[in-house]
Amino acid sequence: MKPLNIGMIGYGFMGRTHSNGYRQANRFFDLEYQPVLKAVCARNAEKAQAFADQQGYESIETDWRQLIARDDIDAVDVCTPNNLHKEIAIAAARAGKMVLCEKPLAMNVAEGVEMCEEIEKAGVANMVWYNYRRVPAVTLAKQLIDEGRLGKVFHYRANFLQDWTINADVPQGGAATWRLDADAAGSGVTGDLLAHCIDTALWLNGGIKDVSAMTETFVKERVHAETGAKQPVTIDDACMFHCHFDNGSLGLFESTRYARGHKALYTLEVNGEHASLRWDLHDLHRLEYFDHSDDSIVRGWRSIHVSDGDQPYMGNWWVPGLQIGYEHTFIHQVADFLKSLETGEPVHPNFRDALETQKVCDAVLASAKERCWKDI
Ligand code: SOE
Repeated sequence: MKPLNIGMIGYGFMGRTHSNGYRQANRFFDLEYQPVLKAVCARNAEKAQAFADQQGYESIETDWRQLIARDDIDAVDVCTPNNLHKEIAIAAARAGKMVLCEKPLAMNVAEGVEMCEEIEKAGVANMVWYNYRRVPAVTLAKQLIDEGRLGKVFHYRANFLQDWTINADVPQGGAATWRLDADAAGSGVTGDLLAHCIDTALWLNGGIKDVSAMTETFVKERVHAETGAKQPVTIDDACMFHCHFDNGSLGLFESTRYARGHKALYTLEVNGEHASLRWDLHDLHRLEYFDHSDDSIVRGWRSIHVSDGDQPYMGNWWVPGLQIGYEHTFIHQVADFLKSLETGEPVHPNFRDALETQKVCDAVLASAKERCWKDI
């Protein structure tokens, strides 16, 4: 077993999901490399230590530059708010470390381009945590599309709906609510939620040619968690866009944090000439599939419970029929990353792939602002 020493920077919920992935991957997948939780970095030493104790990290740092400078770190996991991704990822790459970066890749395309150039110049392994590609049912959707079972695709539809910011008393900024602060997040639902939908769409259905979007900010002012001052809200609370894909299909996307009752409802549907499929994060094991070539008397939507050994990833979660969950997407992503180190094949989505998503996000925001179509 070859050790792969992980240094994690940031320690929120994503830090926990990644850490769990590092701990579990080798317990279920046969891999040459084994992650070692070497160090976690956060500005507050007490909180970093509590995280290290809970997750099993050997040591802590309070300055990310110190963590990157350490000889015993092979891979840096960037789990900070988005405004720090660029500086940390570039510094890590220049130090010869592999870089695993939380989504979205960057605050905007300009940053993303710089990150790609630096990471490619350094020639280090890299990956971005768009985890939903690795829900077995979503990976199966990719397989069915690539096998040509849908035929020509006409429509791609995706939603990501939440409701946690409806209350105007939710502050912006600070450790828990930085996603509402444009200075830390870059954008609102577009970078946080639609970016997931866009990553999956580009993977399943190919490139996007142009977009037309609208955004809304429903609560115009919020108190800043750190300064206590009331400030204008400049993120998008909701965003909808439609688009043309390179393959001629039409896309329709919606995301909001104001859909009362929906906590994290990511759904997607693809309609092709011969077949359609749809998936829902709240029932993440099921892939709904309609095949027009079925005998007409039994033709209809079938609900595939993706948990059999010959379905994606599931051979590693024996017994067939036992379902796994959200946290397993990160275990799969770690396993695929470790496998890529063995084979030398790049893992996806890497920085370059995530830049394509960033381009769509930026075009969506520009389209909404300027009230016009934008080419990608
Ligand atoms: C919060 O909106 C959040 O945790 C996102 O940041 C994640 O990327 C998404 O998967 C779930 O919701």
